[in-house]
Amino acid sequence: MKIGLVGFPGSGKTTVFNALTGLSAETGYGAARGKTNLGAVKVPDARVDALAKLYNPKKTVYAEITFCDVAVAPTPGQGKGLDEQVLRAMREVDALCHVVRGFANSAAEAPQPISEAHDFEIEMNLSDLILIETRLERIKKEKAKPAEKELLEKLKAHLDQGKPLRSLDLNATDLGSLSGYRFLTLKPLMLILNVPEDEAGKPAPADLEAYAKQSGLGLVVLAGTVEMDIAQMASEEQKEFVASLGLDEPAAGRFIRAAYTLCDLISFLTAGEDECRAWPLRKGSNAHRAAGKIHSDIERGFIRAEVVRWEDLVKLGSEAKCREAAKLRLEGKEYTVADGDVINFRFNV
Ligand SMILES: Nc1nc2c(ncn2[C@@H]2O[C@H](COP(=O)(O)OP(=O)(O)OP(=O)(O)O)[C@@H](O)[C@H]2O)c(=O)[nH]1
Ligand SMILES: [Mg+2]
Repeated sequence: MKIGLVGFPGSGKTTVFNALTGLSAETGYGAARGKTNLGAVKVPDARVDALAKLYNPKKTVYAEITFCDVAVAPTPGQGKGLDEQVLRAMREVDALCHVVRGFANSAAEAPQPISEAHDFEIEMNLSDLILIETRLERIKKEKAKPAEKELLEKLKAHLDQGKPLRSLDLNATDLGSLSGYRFLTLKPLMLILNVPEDEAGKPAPADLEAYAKQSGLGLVVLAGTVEMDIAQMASEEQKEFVASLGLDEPAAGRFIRAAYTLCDLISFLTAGEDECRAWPLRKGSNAHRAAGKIHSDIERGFIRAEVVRWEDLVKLGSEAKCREAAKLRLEGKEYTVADGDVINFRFNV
C-alpha cells in the first residue's frame, strides 16, 4: 500500500516524510526537485505489543505501509496545473496525504491552510477533467463505446461543479471500468497540517477543521520539524522527550494509523510463541481471503478459522482459557474479518 505525501512547494512534505520514516532525505526549497523519496513504515499497534508481551515470541511483526514523498508541485495561484512528473507520481499511489503549510515560511508568508487545501483540490480536479475531456474527444470521433461515454460525461458534470469524484456515488462496475484512469480525485485523501514547534500537540484551527469536515476529509496536525527530531532519537530518549511535550506517543504514530485507515485497511492478528503479527487486510474481506494473505496453501486447504478477540486473549491469557470461557469462535470461509481479530487457521496440506 503506497501513500503519497503531496502538496505545494515548501509545505514540508520531505520534513513530514522524514518524521514518518525516520530517514534523512534532504529538505529545503527544491531539494527534492525531480526526486521521489520512498520509505516503508511500521504501523504502530498496541494490540501486537500486548500479544507479544503475552507470548514473548521470537519475532514481532507490524503491518507496513509505504510513504512516497512526491516531487515538487507548482506554487498556489500559478494556475499552470501540476507538472507531468508530479501527476504521474500521484496517480501511482493508493491514497494521498496533502501536506498543508501551517508555519510562516522563510519568505515570512503567513500560512493560509484553507486556501492552500482548496487550491490543491482544484489542481487535482482540473487534471482529472483534462483526462476525461481528452478521452471523450477520442470516443466521440470513433462513435463507439456509448456506455463509457455516458459514464465519463456524468463524471465530467460532477467535476465541472468543482466536486471531487470520490463524492460521486459509483457502483463497483463503474469503479472497475474507471480503474485504469487512476483519477486523482477518486483517491482517498486526507489533510495534514504541518505546524511550527510551539503549536505541537495543539488542536487544528476551528476553520480548517470545519473545512475538512465539510469536504469529508480526515485531518491530522503534526509539527514536522519536531517529529523529525523525535524520529531520529533512540527509543529511551524519544519516550522522555515525547512525555515532556505532554504527548502519549509521537504524533507520527497517530498519523500513520490514520493513513492506514484511510487506505481502507484493517489488521487481523496471529499470535504464538514463534511470531506475533499484524496482517493488513482490505476492510470487508472474508476469512478465506485473510488466509491467502498468510499463504496460498492455507487459502487452498482452508478448513476453518478459530477466531478470538485480541482483548479477550490478552485478558484471559491463553487460547485454551478463551475456549473454556466460550470466547473462541469457529468461523467459515465467508466470515467477515473484523479489525483486531486474532485468527488461527485450520487447513489441509
Ligand atoms: N518553521 C518551520 N519550518 C518548517 C517546518 N516544516 C518544514 N519547514 C522548513 O520549510 C522548508 C521546506 O521544507 P521541506 O520539508 O523541504 O518542504 P517540501 O514540501 O518537501 O519542499 P519541496 O520538496 O521543495 O516542495 C525547510 O527549510 C524546512 O526546514 C515547520 O513545521 N516549521
Ligand atoms: Mg521536498
